[in-house]
Amino acid sequence: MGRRNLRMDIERLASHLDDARRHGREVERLTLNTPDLDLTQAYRVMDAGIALRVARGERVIGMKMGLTSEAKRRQMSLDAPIYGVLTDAMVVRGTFHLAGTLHPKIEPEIAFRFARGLAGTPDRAAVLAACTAVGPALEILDSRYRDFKYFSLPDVVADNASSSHVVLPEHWLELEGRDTSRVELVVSIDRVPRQRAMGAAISGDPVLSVVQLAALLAGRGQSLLPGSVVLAGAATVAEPLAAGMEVQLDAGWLGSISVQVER
Ligand code: OOG
Ligand code: MG
Repeated sequence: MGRRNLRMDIERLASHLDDARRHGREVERLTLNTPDLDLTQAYRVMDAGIALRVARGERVIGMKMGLTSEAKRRQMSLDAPIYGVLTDAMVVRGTFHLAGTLHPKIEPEIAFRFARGLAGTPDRAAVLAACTAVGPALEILDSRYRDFKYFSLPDVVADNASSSHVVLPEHWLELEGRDTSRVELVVSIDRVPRQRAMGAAISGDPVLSVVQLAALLAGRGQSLLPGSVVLAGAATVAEPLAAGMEVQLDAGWLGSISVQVER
């Protein structure tokens, strides 16, 4: 994108995707018309999109890492971890209504909470020391792109890493020295197990996803705000949602959560 009107272009792309989301209308991937959109610019489009939501009264509650497991990278044919932003309006409790969504999918996550936030480039030990609570979560993805296809990292990053909604833990636990890489995550739909993986599928250790997130944020002059929730990235591929489904995630000592899907 040209230097001169870069800021205008960023804001135009952000409102294009924001309109698509709010009106439940698919759009072409951005790189079709803006082939030179790079990753740095894509994160700025994401920020501008979140700024639009904040201006309408939404509050940022944390971040989600994406493409941190081999299963997800293969499902989406993309090869590097990315992040997206979570707001309070994305939080679902009990029932998720499909109305207004395009092609929603659901995936198993581990959520970490950081009461004091996280700045700089902490290592694994520093992330563990800062983590105040952990629990199982489900992320509902919904790309704004036609057929959920985007082919490039800048496209998915600009679209807030396909994030749509999130089911957060009902009970948050303290880690107390326990290892989330040894938790088995099982996703069941209508009580039939459909996906399973160990926590270690997430970046080798879900805590390392948070290490990567902090580094990505620091690289952009940002940091994790106090009280933030972080999703470490899905351990398995995502499952498409349909009305009437009950989706449950069982995650060993982390506990279980579920969501009922309705029209
Ligand atoms: C990108 C988002 C990936 C995860 O947990 O890996 C993600 C996508 O699948 O469209 O949220
Ligand atoms: Mg995810």
